[in-house]
Amino acid sequence: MKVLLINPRHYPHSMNFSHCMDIVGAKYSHMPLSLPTLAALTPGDCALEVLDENAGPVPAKTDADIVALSGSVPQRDRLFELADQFRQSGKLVVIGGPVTYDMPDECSAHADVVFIGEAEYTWPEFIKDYQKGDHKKMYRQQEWISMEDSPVPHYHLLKAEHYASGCIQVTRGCPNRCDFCDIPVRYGNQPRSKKIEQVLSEIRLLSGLGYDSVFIVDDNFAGNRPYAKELLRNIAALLPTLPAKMYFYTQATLDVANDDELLGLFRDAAFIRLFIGIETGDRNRLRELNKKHQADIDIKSAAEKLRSYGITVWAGIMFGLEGDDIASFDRQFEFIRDTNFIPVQIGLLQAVPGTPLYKRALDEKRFVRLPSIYGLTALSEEDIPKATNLVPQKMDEAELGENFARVLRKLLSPEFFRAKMVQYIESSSRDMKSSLPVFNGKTVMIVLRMLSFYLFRADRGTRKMFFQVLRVLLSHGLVSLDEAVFHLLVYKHMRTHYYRIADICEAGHENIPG
Ligand code: B12
Ligand code: SF4
Repeated sequence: MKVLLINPRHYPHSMNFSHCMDIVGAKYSHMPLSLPTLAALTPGDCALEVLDENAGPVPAKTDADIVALSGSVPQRDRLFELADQFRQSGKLVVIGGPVTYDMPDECSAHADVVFIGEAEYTWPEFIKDYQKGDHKKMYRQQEWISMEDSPVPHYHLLKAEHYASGCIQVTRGCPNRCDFCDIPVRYGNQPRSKKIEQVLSEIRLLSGLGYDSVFIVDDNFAGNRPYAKELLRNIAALLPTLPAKMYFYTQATLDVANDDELLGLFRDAAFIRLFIGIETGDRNRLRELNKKHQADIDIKSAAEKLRSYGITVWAGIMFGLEGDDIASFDRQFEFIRDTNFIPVQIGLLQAVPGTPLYKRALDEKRFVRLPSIYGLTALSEEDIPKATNLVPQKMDEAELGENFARVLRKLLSPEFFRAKMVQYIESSSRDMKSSLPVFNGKTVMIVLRMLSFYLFRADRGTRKMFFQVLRVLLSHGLVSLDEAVFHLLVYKHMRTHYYRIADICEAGHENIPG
């Protein structure tokens, strides 16, 4: 018996950095963790093949008995296309991943078997049932699984050279309950964690395979602080024993700034970037979003504190919040300009199914349209402006689109990025950890490709910004050179992606399906 595991391709999104992979020299930014995890859960007597379509094509034919597709809502189009294709050729098609949670009926229409939720227990159960000739049509995980039962992924089945970063999942679940967020709904309020020893062996494995950076994909890494601290201590002790230099980044909440011990441990364990959902600088809006853990924090000084520990804050920012008016766009812009973080995920508030916001919006009949399309999980860049499934309260939809486009153009302009980089370089100091692994062939090629982009392909304004940033770097003794270079790469992606969204927003809202 043979199983083919497939991750369908993704469109460009803010967080997958597809528009700068040509410079990085990788096929895709991150490995799809579901595939090696499912591979590790597959009994040894089954033959396995793993294909990530972001890294290479999926052939039309296979000798596998079961084709197992993994995906999230943004992949749904391609996922359903592949499912139909393999079903037509007589294969048993199964679908799992976040898409099934939000779109169970659509998935059932395209698959023979659908998995809802975590698959640590249900996948091996299905394989047994299949081997007995008695499988069900749907496997649904009811209780949260114990993360101690989530195995070491079979990382070796993916090629390290295809990805800019490796991934490890340490915990699932978040203790907070932000109004718009589906994570507590999907994974619970009680963070569940792998054994520290297992996490360390996963790091060792990735390092041995040649990865020099790891995204710890947890939605809230420090949701269980004592555990996070213990893990960081262990990672710091592990680093010198690894075959090569390695650094980490993850997702957290801004209240980590209250904990100097934790920040020191992040620094010691080479955690150099934290993605934080800052959302807005307006305290009232934060309270309305039930983002209580951040509502009383002075965001500006918290971001500066994190920077002083060598941590770059990557911010998630939202526009079009309930109660926002047109003037809110400029207030938000000024807040972003004056605060020491780099905005990487910039979106409009959407009501995602299952969240408290979604329920409230349904009760109050505040939808323009019901989602199968919602922006966070938009199918393609074209979908994103169609993403406001909430009716704006203090402006009309056209005004929301126009102002979003206007502010995106300002935030992604070379002038704004230059100012952000100056802010960044000036807040760096010499004792901050370097993220550059070593000056090897790979990094030399990245720098050469980047130079070729900025010198020969970028427009005049962007090229000018590049030289200005270089000048500031030189005048500050090349402090944080590696992170500055990295952000110049990221800028290429963000500028392309968000300008495209601005173009679509400006093209008008008559494209929006009713
Ligand atoms: C890491 C991550 C990323 C990485 C890349 C991951 C990758 N290679 O594709 C990056 C940063 C690039 C990213 C980007 C985006 N992401 Co993302 N991401 C995550 C995150 C934090 C972890 C995913 C992960 O690795 N989990 C670990 C693995 C082991 O879990 P898993 O994939 O869920 O698989 C388990 C089960 O689902 C199941 N399963 C999965 N597949 C299958 C298949 C079969 C056959 C079976 C039986 C079971 C099964 O079994 C596994 C074990 O239990 C999740 C949130 C989360 N906590 O899951 C969001 C999440 C997947 N992302 C999301 C979104 C919206 C995005 C973006 C659109 C954001 C943006 N605006 O840019 C982009 C899309 C582009 C992309 N994915 O490349 C949403 C998707 C929502 C949805 N309803 O589908 C999620 C769920 C976050 C959320 N708040 O809801 N993301
Ligand atoms: S937004 Fe972040 S902090 Fe809030 S519930 Fe979601 S994962 Fe937790």
